[in-house]
Amino acid sequence: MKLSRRALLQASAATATLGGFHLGRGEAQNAEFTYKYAHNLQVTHPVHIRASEAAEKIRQETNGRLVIQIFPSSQLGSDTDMLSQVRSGGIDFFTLSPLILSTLVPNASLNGIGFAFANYDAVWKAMDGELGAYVRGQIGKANLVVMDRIWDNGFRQMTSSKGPINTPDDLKGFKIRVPVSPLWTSMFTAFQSAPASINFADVYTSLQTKIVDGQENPLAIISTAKLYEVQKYCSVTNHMWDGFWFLANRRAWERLPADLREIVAKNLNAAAILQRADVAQLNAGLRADLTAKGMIFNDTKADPFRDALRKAGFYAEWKKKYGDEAWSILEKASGGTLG
Ligand code: X2X
Repeated sequence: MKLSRRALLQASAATATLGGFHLGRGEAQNAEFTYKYAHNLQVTHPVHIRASEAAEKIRQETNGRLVIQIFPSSQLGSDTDMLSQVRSGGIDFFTLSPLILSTLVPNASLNGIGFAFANYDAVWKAMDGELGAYVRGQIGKANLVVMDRIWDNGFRQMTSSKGPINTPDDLKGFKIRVPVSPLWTSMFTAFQSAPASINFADVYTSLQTKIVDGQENPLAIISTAKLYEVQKYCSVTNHMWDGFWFLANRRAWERLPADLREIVAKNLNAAAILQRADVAQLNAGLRADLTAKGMIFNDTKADPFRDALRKAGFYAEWKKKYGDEAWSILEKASGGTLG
């Protein structure tokens, strides 16, 4: 008894330091459930900020029965590592891009098909509607629990240390970092780039040491992860929309009594809506902000990029992989024929 108490104290002290999560020792110690939530983003990113607020509300509304400790910035490992930990129960909650999740749930990556969504209205209609419901069903079959509301990562833009990307020709031979996901590799192979699969934890360093010349991410990440320090050009391509599913280990989830589960789901889903608004607000000012920090922006037209993907057989290939049912849900959400 004494030993395990001390172990618990040590563990909670260690995690409080690691996670930058300032819990009184007593809080984690007295909680009936102490759960770990890990993610790959900086503490300045809206995902971390809104999840931290939600964790505090959950602690209060459960009268301290459930404490969620947060481990940001890939402290517990890369996305690939964290995905296996949330499956095994090493971590209890995890936010992950649907495209990376597709290494486990193949059809989860549907939303990442190039130029599927014209704007955010179309994104939220799809992800809060039929497309999101379909994907959550697939995730459930893989024995993970997923919250209803997806969080926003954003429309992705391409950055480079070499020069602006104006047309698909500029992507030929381009050494670009992509997250670990077959869809990303396939897309940049279709552009005849040289994509390298690298977890986000290593992106800054790989750009700094010129292992790759570019990467692609939404402005909120280019800003919060300080990628502007190691990238000069930002080309506004909006080539795909990406989000974060809030995942839970099934056994950990089912250990929680129903009333606690309800409090968790309610607060996380509400936080997702607030987080989406945060990203929208950031988007409005970030181009000017990043320009002031020295980045050079250029706008691009979607059509030549979409045409390049079509000519390379990208859409036909993925239609076949996903199957007709999933593809038609995506096309409906996209508002027409894709590819
Ligand atoms: O790894 C990335 O680029 C990031 C942070 O956008 C994702 O989590 C997909």
